Amino acid sequence: MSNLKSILREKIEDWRPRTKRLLEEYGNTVVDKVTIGQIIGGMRGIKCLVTDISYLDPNEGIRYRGYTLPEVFELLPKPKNAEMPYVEGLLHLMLTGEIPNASQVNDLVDEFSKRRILPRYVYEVIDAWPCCSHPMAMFSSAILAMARESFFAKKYKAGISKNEYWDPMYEDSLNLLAKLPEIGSYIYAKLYRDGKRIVGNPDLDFGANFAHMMGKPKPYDDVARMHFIIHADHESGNVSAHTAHLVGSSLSDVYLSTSAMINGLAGPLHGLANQEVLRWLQDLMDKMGGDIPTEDEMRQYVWDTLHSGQVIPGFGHAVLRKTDPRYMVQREFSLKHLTDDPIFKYVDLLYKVVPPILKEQGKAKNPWPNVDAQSGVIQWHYGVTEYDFYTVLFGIGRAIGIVANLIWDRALLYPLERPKSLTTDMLEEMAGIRDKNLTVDMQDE
Ligand code: HAX
Repeated sequence: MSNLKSILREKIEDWRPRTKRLLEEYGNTVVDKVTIGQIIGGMRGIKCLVTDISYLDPNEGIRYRGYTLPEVFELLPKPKNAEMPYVEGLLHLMLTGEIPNASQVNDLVDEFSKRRILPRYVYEVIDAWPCCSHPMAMFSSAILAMARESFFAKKYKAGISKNEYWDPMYEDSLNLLAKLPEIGSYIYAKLYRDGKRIVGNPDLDFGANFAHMMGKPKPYDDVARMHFIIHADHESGNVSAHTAHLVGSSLSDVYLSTSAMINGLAGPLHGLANQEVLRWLQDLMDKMGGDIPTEDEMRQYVWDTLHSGQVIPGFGHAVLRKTDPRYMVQREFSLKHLTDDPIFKYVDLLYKVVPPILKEQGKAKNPWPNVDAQSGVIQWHYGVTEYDFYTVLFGIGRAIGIVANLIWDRALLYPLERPKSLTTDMLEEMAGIRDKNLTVDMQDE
């Protein structure tokens, strides 16, 4: 049994009594009162999910297993001569809560290398998509097609003890994660390089092999590692993570759950915002004829967007109330490597002008930039200019947190998710604006 898996088995055995005790002895403890605003308004702030993989503090940002992003980047082992850590090390941290040593990371790099080869039909599924399809739809379908490989589904059919559910989920998770760079880079080749696929190199780590298959020279390996690490998890309530958890709660396997999360990530209010930022900036660049706008011109463009009823992509957040630390990691990287890039100059200008405008407009609860405001610009700088593809990159990273959560969901036997819905009549009765017996709107009387 691999080192990671045996550590994980011990952790699961230690953790299970905690979850059981909370349920059995404290199941009736009231944690929070839910308001009608929360019920109708997308369940904002309702504490009804549990995960130990990451936690999002509104004023501090994300921590993975208690570590801030700067700590994660500092502590995880790095490949020789690399600026960014191994992605494989992050999986170890997310699964066990422990920073892996170099030998544990090397074991995982080997594991991924053995599991990375794609079945031929996955290429055929991608090839079968009609032209002008969005890469996220192709990505989701390629993952979905591999559900036939699921160990969990086979074991479940054959009859497996509940306590062992997590084990085949672990196997499926590693198999799927190892293949995602191959799938992503093949979609890129298919759409933007006349289908000319670059064969993977089994001697490279996750980030470096992805860069190699994308045909991008150094430092794109570091860009890929940074991108995958910062996008890996954002606690469990965001659309992609929650979708995976919800679908997985019916004991759907890792492939079905991850394909579903990709579909949620593909929405413009979530992961697609990174391509929207570039599309929006490109419009302005066209208007400017390539010149850098003045602060006043940029302010005008932002107000014009707001007045036309659109949101400013890359700004705001449902939970965060300060600048996203994932934005800051990328900003620091950009200040080091991209200072002369014209699009970075645009993004830098947005960083100055958008928050005061959103504050003045007074609608957005968080006027600060989120992760998506910066990520596309870095991709563009290193030659990935096809911005429809950006959310696929987000999806590869997000899958790391998704599978860590799915494995622990099964380990702790979290049940089928099934919240309760009410009718509008019932809410009006609770609000005291409808008489239950008369069923007449009291405000109309
Ligand atoms: N530009 C303009 N208006 C904005 C805004 C923005 N960037 N962010 C929020 N608002 C508006 C909302 O549309 C809402 O308006 P209405 O009352 O007219 O509906 C109002 O401010 C209150 O919204 P909120 O409570 O602050 O924010 P929500 O929790 O409802 O939504 C969103 C959070 C991220 C969806 C929102 O900030 C937004 O649309 N941002 C732009 C898109 C974006 O960058 N999405 C990526 C977010 C990060 C992420 O998930 N990445 O994957």
